[in-house]
Amino acid sequence: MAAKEKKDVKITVCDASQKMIDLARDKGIETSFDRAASMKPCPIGAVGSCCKHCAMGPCRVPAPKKEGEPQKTGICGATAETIAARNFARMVAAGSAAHSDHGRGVAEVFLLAAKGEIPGYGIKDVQKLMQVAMDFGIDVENMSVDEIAVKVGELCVAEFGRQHGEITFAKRAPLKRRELWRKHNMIPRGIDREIVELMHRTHIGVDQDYKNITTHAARAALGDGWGGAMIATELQDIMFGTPVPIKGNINLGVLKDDEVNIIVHGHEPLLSEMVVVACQDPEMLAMAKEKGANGINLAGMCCTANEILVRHGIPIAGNFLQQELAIMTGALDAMVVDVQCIMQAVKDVADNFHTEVITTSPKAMMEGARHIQFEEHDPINTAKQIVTAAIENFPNRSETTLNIPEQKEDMVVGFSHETINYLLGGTFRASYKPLNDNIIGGRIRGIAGVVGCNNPRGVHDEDHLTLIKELIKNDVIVLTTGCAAMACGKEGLLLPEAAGKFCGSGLAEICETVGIPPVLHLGACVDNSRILIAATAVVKEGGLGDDISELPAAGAAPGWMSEKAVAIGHYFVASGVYTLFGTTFPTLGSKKFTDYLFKGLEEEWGGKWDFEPDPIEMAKKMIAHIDARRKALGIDKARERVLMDMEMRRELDAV
Ligand code: NFS
Ligand code: SF4
Repeated sequence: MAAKEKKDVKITVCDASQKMIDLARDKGIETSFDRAASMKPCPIGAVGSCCKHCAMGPCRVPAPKKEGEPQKTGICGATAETIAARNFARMVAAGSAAHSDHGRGVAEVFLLAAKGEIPGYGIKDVQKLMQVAMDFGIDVENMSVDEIAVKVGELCVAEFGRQHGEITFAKRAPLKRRELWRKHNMIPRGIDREIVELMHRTHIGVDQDYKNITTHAARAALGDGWGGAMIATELQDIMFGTPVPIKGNINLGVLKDDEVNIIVHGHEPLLSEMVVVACQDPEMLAMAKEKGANGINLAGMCCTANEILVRHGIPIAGNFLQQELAIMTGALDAMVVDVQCIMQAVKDVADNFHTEVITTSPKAMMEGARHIQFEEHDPINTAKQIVTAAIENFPNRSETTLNIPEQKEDMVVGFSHETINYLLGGTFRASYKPLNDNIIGGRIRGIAGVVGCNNPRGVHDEDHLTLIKELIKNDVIVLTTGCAAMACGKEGLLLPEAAGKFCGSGLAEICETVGIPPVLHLGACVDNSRILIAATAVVKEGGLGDDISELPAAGAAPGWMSEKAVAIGHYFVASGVYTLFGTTFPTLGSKKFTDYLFKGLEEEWGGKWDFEPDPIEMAKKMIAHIDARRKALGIDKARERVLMDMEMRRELDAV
């Protein structure tokens, strides 16, 4: 196969992954890396210039090759900017739908759990329950915890189908932001409603004003970030526990050659929480022994992994592009999937090994895979069936195809915004003040959120790591989630020791004093809502402006690929954040629309989009933005003094 000749092309910076890719190529097993090499993206579709919203088309409207040539429109007359904006908006709609449907699933299970109808599920974080209850205006003084939980569950479920008013969590945003949202009619009325309306507006012959489409796309995206995703995070925390710093391991080396290996892959923690319990069940362990295994080893992949890692320290086998590679180890007895980011190709790779692919969601089945449906009234029973299937498959493993790479790295994870509060402020006076003071004083130059996927169109993990190292070298503290967080874990960036190794002197000093890594793992992609809350807490603490857009902060997704990433990017922009994507950008076919996203929006919303494929340039742009915000806040001089201090100290040391 052609893929063999490409062996010397760099495709990953992860040694374990490289080993498995080489193995797959030697065995003639195709992976996404090979398909990405042989299938070039369609140059018209990649930049948003193809419309297939009706059967008069598909219409292609690429930018004219020569100056003076007319710009084509679609058969209906839709302009290139309308087409690009509609395509972009549909990505936002799909991404928001994915997160929000996850959130709805959590809310429904939460409600059942609150009513005491799910054995094993209950309320773990009462304090957070109270906080959320107060956001909803529930009379917490006169109700029992159980009654409050039921009410919170009902109100959260209702947020999705709400038709009027404003979604509840929008009021968590800084006042100035809310006023701006109101001015532009951007506060979501209900989570589902805005997504449905966005699909309507992008149907043939409806909204033909790219700016108007962009604004409504923001309304739908805000319904994700401050709605569906935030509900998912909050209710998961209440039900399963709010993460606190915990140790974990990451990379394919977490798989064990003498134990039953199960990977839970996908996004929702609802079932995997119980798989964690089932794997520790004495009956299950005895069954595993009987089959000749020394135990049951559970690991995660993608965001399901992040969910059970931050709450239980369950190891992570890898990020998005490692899902096929985990099967290549020959050591995987079951790959259990729920929803989102599951490549259909896992089944094809699994057909070469004994690995059983088990689907669990009625929303996400796969031809040829075994389906064990998640029974939400009795998750422990479903979990035990799954673990039993894996154990029974263990004897089918072949020693000759066993190839577990040794790579695994330690990490410290679980930095919810509450934890950041405690760690930096102290247990007795939890507060964001020390963080703000250090930003104002210049030891911390600014805050960056670096999140998102892997994309085989670039080198696996490389851009994340290059960008993040450059940021922390320049004293920018990094908050991370999703597959970006996993790339950091594999590189050792999620360890407190990373501070001394990679950081500028200001940030290193803070990390060493507090004992935190310079890159803080906040969880799964739905937990980007934690970043919004942390940013808001920084604003509310004072001294750094009145709005998120005034903070010395920026966001990036250098290796994005999913529609969810576009939804996240758009709610960050609409929340006032300068947000950059790498790899590719889906609107470049229309200069007019792209200019609006990259320049025009800032005037209206305070945040804007940008595209930068080079990670070092991306870091420079983020730092330049951070410095501009520092200057606007009048705190640029403080940083110069800090740097002088450090320089002087070094000189003194040298004497
Ligand atoms: Ni996020 Fe999680 Fe990863 Fe991208 Fe997919 S796993 S929700 S979408 S690929 S970061
Ligand atoms: Fe073509 Fe317009 Fe139909 Fe799109 S909606 S396919 S641009 S005719």
